[in-house]
Amino acid sequence: MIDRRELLKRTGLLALTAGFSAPQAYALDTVTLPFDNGERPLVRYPQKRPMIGLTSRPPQLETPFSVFDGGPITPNNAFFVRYHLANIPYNLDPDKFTLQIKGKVDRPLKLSLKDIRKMPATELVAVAQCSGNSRGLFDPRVAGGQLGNGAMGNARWRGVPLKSVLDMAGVQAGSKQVTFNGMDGPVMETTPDFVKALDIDHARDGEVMLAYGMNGEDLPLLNGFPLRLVVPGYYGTYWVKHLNEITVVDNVFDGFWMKTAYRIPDTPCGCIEPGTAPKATIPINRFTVRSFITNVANNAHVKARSPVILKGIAFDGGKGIKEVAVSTDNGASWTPARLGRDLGRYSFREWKLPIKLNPGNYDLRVRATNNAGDTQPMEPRWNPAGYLRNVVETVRVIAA
Ligand SMILES: Nc1nc2c(c(=O)[nH]1)N[C@H]1C(S)=C(S)[C@@H](COP(=O)(O)O)O[C@H]1N2
Ligand SMILES: [Mo]
Repeated sequence: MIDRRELLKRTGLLALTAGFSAPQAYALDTVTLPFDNGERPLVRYPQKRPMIGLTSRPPQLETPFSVFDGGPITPNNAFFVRYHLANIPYNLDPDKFTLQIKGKVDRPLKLSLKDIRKMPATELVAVAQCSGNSRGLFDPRVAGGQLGNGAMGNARWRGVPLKSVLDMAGVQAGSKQVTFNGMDGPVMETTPDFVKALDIDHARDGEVMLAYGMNGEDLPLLNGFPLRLVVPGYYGTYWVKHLNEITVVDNVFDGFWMKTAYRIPDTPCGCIEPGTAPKATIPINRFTVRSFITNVANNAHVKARSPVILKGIAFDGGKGIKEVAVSTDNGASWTPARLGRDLGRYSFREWKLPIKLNPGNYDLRVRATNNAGDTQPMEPRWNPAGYLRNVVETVRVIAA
């Protein structure tokens, strides 16, 4: 084995880790996600440990699932990366960075990073999850990034409430939405810029945050340095990175990424009959309830007739996890697990349960319920964009 420094030198990555001069990565190995065409390179990017590479221009990196067994907080260097547009601000100068607040406000603002860091800060632990997390597992398959379960992560975000800067600017009467634009852009002029919108009341709820800190450090560049939007409980699409332009508008914003993309069927489950088209759609919004076993991999061998401690995580769109239960008999009976420390209703919640198995093959299932009584279906639901997946997860084990 050559050491890390030598490897970096040979691949030219040593220079790269100092600045961020070129968006290059190198492949280390491959992994196979559990669906057809699931072979992926493990790639290395600055500030990241080896990650599952989905695309390189722009970089889209999935977190290796074993990371989620390491604790409820996802380390910055293992946090997934999702971009739509390849023109990423690799060389941005944080000293020159400004955030503009404009549109239907009394006092348009231009804030430096220093200005923002001087304001009273708040912290919140919250999961970011891509709408298309687990899309590769859809059946029938759907178009889009073929992701396993690693397009999610949980971090302690630090920043200022969006409400504070909106109040400073003075939102005018009759305002309906706030739009968010980041410094990345399309390579071709015909590609629509990535701009997202939230309703004005949501934007002013005091929880939506302009975050500059992540787990006690600056945001990694690929996770939105120097400033990103954090929209607790909402899918990652709203968590605009490299955020430098906030506009208050008096209409419902109709840009491509709101009006056409990131929409779900307007049905109670956000699902429709597989293979059909929805009659009406709405913008995707809060997470569905999910839970995972993290310490036992599919097809693992476990010791029969002695306690095996199952462990995992659960989360939802912000009601908070009430119960996590495990079934070893195909859903006939469920045993509640013990929940771990409560880091807040937007965080991963750890759970643990000792089980004992007689020799044989088992499908271990885990199911979470939130404080509103929402839970996970035994059969997967379907929508054409591959969003909202939250079927009860199954891990097959062999006890001997
Ligand atoms: N500027 C910008 N922000 C963005 C995006 C983007 O393409 N550009 N993608 C969004 C989507 S769809 C997701 S899932 C999250 C991913 O955040 P992460 O890359 O920090 O994990 O960023 C969101 N914010
Ligand atoms: Mo996403």
